[in-house]
Amino acid sequence: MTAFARPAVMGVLNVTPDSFSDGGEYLDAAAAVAHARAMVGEGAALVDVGGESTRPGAAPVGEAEELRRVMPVVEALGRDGTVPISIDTSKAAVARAAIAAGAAFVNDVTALRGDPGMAQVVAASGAEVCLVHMLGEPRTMQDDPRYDDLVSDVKAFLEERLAFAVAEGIPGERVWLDPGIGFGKTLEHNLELLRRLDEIVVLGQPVLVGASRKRFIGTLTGRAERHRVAGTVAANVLAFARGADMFRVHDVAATRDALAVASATLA
Ligand code: HH2
Repeated sequence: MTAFARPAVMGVLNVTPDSFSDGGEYLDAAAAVAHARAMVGEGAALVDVGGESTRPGAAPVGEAEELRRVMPVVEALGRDGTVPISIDTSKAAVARAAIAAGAAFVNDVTALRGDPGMAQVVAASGAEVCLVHMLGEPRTMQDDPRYDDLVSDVKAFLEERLAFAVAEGIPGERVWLDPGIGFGKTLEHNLELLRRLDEIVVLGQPVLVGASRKRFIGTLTGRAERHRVAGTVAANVLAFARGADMFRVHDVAATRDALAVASATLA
């Protein structure tokens, strides 16, 4: 069983200069730690610390630079002990260092494909892991993404990655699946995945959704990143109704309130 009760909110903490929504805001470790504590105060079950933007078109970041960005924050949060830590990375060395400093969750948008050492790092720890569907890689993923059958393709990919994780020694109950909203998806793809999320949920694994402030919400509402809270809440409440368990968001308080009402109503 996962350590996180449904619905769980994962607060986003990007320690990057270029993330699409909060890039540059938390480069200073003290500001990052304060923001992590604030998100937990607002109801986040864990905070997802990331040092490499995966926004469409983002350039890859080297291991040393990624460690330099995230480790002061992860170490401070680990010492603090009040903020459950997720590390948003596809690099085994970054995951290993973050787990040693207290991270309990590895959020790998490459679903263990980015680094051949990643599965073993997770298997050797007690950490939970999230496997995300992505078509292609961030630099090119939004260049005309196409699927034979979107939901079957995403589902087959996640099933294959889950089998790989288990074969590598990661207990199945520690594996989360994520359809990868915005990772090689058009507006229609994102909407279809949210609409048919129950078809991913039936795989029986806990499901995480990351819709927060993403471009499809901007396209539908005409709003800039910071003004996409209502759209984000709507997407997450729908995802919850379709069976998702965890919601990765920048706006923790609004999402937590909406999910409290949705969960009490649907229970
Ligand atoms: N989306 C982003 C990053 N990590 N992890 C999971 N599991 N699911 C997601 O949908 C997801 C993710 C991209 O958003 P963000 O971190 O806000 O921006 P950036 O990649 O520019 O840092």
